[in-house]
Amino acid sequence: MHKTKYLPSGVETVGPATGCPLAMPGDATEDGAVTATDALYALNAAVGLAPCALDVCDASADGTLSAVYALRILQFAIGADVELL
Ligand SMILES: [Ca+2]
Repeated sequence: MHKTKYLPSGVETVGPATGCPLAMPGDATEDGAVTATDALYALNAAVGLAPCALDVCDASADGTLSAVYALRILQFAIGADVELL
């Protein structure tokens, strides 16, 4: 299920992920691809502006959300040698 979220900056994004067991790590928008939009969503989740399931936005699988994981998702999105767990 996707939900439109309006951020204080006026940036519109979509999400959150439902957190189903088949969720793709890093794919917060559940569109089947990991993109910069997913990183933005993970960053918003890290600072408490949006919910995001840990199995999607916790890029290191340590049970927490942080801006570092948003960066990892962005690095993955641009093709860097980064693994999302
Ligand atoms: Ca996505």
